Amino acid sequence: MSQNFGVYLVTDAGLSAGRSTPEVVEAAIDGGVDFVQLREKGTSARERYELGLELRETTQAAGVPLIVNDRIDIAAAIDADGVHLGDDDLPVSVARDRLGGDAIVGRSVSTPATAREAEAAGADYLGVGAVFGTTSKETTPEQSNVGLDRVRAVQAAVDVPFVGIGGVTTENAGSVVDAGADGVAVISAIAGADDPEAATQRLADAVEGVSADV
Ligand code: TZP
Ligand code: MG
Repeated sequence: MSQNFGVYLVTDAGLSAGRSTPEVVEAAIDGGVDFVQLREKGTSARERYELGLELRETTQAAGVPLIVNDRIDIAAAIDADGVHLGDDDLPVSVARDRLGGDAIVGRSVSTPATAREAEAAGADYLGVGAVFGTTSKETTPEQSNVGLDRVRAVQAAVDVPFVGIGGVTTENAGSVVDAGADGVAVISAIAGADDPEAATQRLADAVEGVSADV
């Protein structure tokens, strides 16, 4: 898949400093975000569907892929570009079957072994974390603070592209890409920033600065 993963925004209205998710997504698009994932844990399927329809319009107009977290049915219902699945969600093969060959299917992993499994199952990209720990999600001991060595190990284990997630900031984003990730995924570094557009731009610069050197 020849998709640029540079800066990948994961939405969470609860961490958006009083802004709505559509406002955060619009600012991120203006700042050059490459991917948007509708996450919004704690909302109903109906709420996610309605928010998804709204985000579908803005992301499509900007040519930015929209991915739905956890739910294949909501991804299909809003005609999203894909779905992002974790250990507790339906398997990658089911997403592929239901959404079709063109859908982008992502998988959360935290070890080289699970990264290989996800690649073998046909995931298009992986989310690896939590790289620096996070306060935005409850993580199991295996998922917390996996660090840059783990990013390097996943890079050595698979060919499928992946983003590093968890505690990524404008200050440390470059190190994640330097360790082999194809991009960074963030909630609070964009959603919780004073200026989400400028924060997205700074993250993109940090990611590209490293890529330009290799
Ligand atoms: N998966 C692993 S860490 C995480 C998710 C969804 C949360 C990332 O949020 P933040 O605020 O960028 O640390
Ligand atoms: Mg999930």
